[in-house]
Amino acid sequence: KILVTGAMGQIGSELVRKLREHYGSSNVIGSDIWKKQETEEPFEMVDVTDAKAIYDAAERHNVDTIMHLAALLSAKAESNPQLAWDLNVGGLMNALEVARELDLQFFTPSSIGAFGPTTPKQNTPQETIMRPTTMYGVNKVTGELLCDYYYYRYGLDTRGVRYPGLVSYMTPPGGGTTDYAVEIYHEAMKHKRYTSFIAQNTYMDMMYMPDALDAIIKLMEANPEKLVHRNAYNISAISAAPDDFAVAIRKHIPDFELNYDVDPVRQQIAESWPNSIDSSAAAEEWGFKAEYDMDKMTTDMLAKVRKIGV
Ligand code: VAH
Repeated sequence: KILVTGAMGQIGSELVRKLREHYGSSNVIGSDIWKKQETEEPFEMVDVTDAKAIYDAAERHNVDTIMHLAALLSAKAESNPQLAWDLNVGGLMNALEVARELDLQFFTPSSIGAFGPTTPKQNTPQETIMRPTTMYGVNKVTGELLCDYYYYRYGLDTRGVRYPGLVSYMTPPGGGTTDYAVEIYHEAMKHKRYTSFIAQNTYMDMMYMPDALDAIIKLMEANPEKLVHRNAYNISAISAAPDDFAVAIRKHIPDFELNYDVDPVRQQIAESWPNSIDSSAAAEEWGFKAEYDMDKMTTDMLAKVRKIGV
């Protein structure tokens, strides 16, 4: 049985759905600090800054795994760094302590945001310099080190991936630097044009949500003996700049127009991150493989956005 924190978020909402398909609904407990009327049970109201709330939910449902997704994303974290530390690191520590006390398997994502301006930008290695200049990046590097510590010190089965920007249609991301890659599809469908807050030729790693979710299940079911880089694996699918999305979208909406109105805060964050990362350790140690390239993602994303938009 799995407890998912941050279940109302961009990843959490789709992860709960995917896990319920894979393991059965009653085996996946969603949790967050809020819910919708139609949010499916089993669901617990859990604020991860309250360790007892996590413990009570995990114990009540007799879970054997925690997937910790509750977090503040990069741009939001930059506007409230102290809150970001309390939620992103304080919340993670609380979840790790519950996992230790109840001996649970543990997943939490890191991010390409864990890299900084002195990290090699092309084909960023699995093991490299990590001096992020954002609070989100500091949180993610701290989180990776904490999860490894709980593995080495307590034998906790902690595993994680460094996510690139994630493209999804179900739940909009909140306050991320890569959110443009989600907004562009909705705007293309509604208005045939989009104004990007990230500048032309700014490359970042991206991935379609189905690949992101498959990676979690594959990693968590992998043979532990083969895992070397537990926290956390570089994984990516697509290295893209805003114009690459426009080219793919124009294959479906020929007169799509892309403009730019750069947000200096998120542009500075984006420029401190890699352009493309090397996913070979994940491929070697647990068979990671992304299925969606830019064209396949764009075709599916536009079809899904059209359907929910109607
Ligand atoms: C963000 N979507 O923009 C998240 C993610 C790599 C980007 O960490 O903050």
